[in-house]
Amino acid sequence: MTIKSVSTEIRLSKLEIINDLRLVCESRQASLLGRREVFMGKAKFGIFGDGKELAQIALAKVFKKGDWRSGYYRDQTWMLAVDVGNLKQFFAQLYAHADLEAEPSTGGRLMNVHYGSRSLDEKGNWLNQLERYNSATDMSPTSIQMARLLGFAYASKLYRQLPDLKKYSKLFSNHGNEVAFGSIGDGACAEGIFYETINAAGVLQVPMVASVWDDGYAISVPREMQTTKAEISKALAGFQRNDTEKGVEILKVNGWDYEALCNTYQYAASLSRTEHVPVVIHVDELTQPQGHSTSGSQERYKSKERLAWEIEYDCVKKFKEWIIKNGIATIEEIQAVDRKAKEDVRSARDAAWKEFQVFMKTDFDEALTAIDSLLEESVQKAEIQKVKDNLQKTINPIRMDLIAAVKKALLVTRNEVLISQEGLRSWLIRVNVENSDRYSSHTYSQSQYSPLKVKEIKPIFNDKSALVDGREVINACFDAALKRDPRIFAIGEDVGKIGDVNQGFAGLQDKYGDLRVTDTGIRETTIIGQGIGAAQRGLRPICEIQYLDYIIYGLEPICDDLASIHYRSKGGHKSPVIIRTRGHRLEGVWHSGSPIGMILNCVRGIYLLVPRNMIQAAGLYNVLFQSDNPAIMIECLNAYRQKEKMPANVGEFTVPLGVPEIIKQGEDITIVTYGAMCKIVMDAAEQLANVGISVEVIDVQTLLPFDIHKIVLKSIKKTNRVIFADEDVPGAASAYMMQQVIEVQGAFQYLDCPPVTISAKEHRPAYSSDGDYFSKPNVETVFDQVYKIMNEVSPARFPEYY
Ligand SMILES: Cc1ncc(C[n+]2csc(CCOP(=O)(O)OP(=O)(O)O)c2C)c(N)n1
Repeated sequence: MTIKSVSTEIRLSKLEIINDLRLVCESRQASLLGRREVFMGKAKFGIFGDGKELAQIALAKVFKKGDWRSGYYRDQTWMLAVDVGNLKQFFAQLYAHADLEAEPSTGGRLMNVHYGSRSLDEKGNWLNQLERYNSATDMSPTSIQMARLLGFAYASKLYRQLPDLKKYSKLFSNHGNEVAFGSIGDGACAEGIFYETINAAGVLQVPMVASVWDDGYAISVPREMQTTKAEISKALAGFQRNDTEKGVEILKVNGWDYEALCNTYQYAASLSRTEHVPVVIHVDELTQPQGHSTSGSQERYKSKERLAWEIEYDCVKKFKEWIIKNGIATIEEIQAVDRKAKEDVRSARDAAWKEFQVFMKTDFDEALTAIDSLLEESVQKAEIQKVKDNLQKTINPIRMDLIAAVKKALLVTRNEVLISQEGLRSWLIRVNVENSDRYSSHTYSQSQYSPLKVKEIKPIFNDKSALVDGREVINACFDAALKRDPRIFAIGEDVGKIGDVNQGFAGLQDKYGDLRVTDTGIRETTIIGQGIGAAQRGLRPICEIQYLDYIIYGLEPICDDLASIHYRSKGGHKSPVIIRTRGHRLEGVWHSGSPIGMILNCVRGIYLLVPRNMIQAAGLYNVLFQSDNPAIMIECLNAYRQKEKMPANVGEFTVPLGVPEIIKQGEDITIVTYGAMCKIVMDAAEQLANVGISVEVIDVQTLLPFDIHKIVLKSIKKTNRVIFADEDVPGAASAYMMQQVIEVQGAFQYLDCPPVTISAKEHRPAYSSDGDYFSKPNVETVFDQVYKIMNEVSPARFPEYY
């Protein structure tokens, strides 16, 4: 086993080294002051990058414009060094200053040391990534950053190897020379995502440099309890490339050794950039001077000896010693740098705090003035004075304190009619709009490229339209898309050679090559991550999850990363990944095809499409290919062999998102459903017609967005009865549809009887046809439920019969 430590010669000027010292000192000081701000009650929580400064300085030297970072909450020095966040912004984020000017990484939406560059202008157009240091917006779940790291690196591979991408690469890539740099804590390396990513990077051979910041602990748990052999570089040894086998370059270096760090990063970046070799750098012997975060103290779990070692091996101390030993600067010069760093950090803190106060002050002053007017006019003086006093007594009041006070003041005067009440009411309306922008905008695309803005083009059928298997429709749709747009590529298990398990991509690898239609390992998490990173670099991935139930493996990056990319960066990044899968009416416990509620409830920010056949699916895909919001497409397994007419414009027609289709008109009751249940409900409706019950069947087609034109409501106004049917567990997606219609659309007042849901049983479906029949709703279930409702309406016309 070779764990390499590299020795190349570095040449750094005194100026550069002193500049590094300045950055290191500033970053350390920011951590110290930041922690103090939390304890003084000026910020809620603090997590910092102290102890990792020196390694990040070495990293920042090789991190070039155009490169990407996918790191975590310890990368403070790295980000300060390349100015993705400056010192004032560091404190603005600590205070949760909810304004993009003050806190450009997230607009105050994420906790501190959660960085992000901006890839989009205010209108959602791509900015030039080659002109900036790119950083994905950070996340707190440990190791999740690894999945998308693979995608950032993979994009370089595609940009280098696919000649047709040249004309699209202007803003994104210079011949695939960009390296994706990642970082992860030693504890988080125990997560499966870490190993999955390293393995996939070794297979794919992509330019990825992942640093493991090893400070020996994950909060309180030591690395002996996290990692085999207590050392990640040893545990990864099998991945090491050699002269005959490709793999991963694994390097180890101590985090207090400036020279070795600079050498190692130079070597790693150059190898990865030129040869697209993935590299892992195990940065060992790091420390954590202030402990994990502002919650808890490290004295509870670190021994006295360990704490003493951490003081001795503190990277800032060691760096200063190295500078002196090598005659680069005197103690006095170092002290001057230190002093200046302290002053600069203090003034950045003071400036950030002042701006934060001013930011709150307008609202505060206006609210107080309006409360004063009320005090003058109202008879409830004592009560209003109390509200005012309480507000004035609040230490560092924030917006929620103001809203609560204003609402209380209005409540106190509810029995009076006063001119000054209007002032408070209009204040509330104004701040509600502003706060909605601060905290609730950008869940979905707001740009001109939103899927909701794509024009509807109807499918064209003519005499020549052949009746074909549904899979052929989807295959033709993908063929047209791959031909039209070289940025589109598909990855997944069995997607390449055999064109997926249901042949949607059949023949397309032969036609477009194995980088456009690509087989992957069984690794759902990183299939999604590969898409997330690549899409943030301007590509258009279709990530396939072979069967719906296995999306659970990919749900972590879908839910924690993809769904909130646009939201948590307040419109700074987008990642229009299409996640393709097949579901509904599969077979058995792990192929139920129906956990839609589970998905629905954790992917807000991603559109969820559930078409009943392949024509509808193709029309929805054609919308997604030209828009910029991520989406999950659940195709119906049993529709691949269903006969459908091939539209003449299969590559162009569109099916709008959020527009249900009434697939059968009726008068007595509305059934709202989707996916494979459409056929079951239609069959039941036919039988119900035979006994004189007229059912209106609505296929919602997309659950997110849901019926934006209130088509279901219109139907209920006519039938006054409604059932929400699907094959998920009780209280899942059927209940969601009910909430949307009854509460959001306001259908309650038009109902003559209680709304009902039809769903599967609580357990997972048993195997085979009877298993399915007794686990999931079927034609009889639907018939019985409708008949029961109609029996209650008119027992004479619809008598009980069993
Ligand atoms: C998935 C997940 N599990 C648990 C946590 C809680 N947590 C936050 S940080 C942390 C320790 C991480 O240790 P390590 O990866 O070594 O990084 P360090 O903080 O030491 O830099 C834990 C357990 C989390 N954020 N995410």
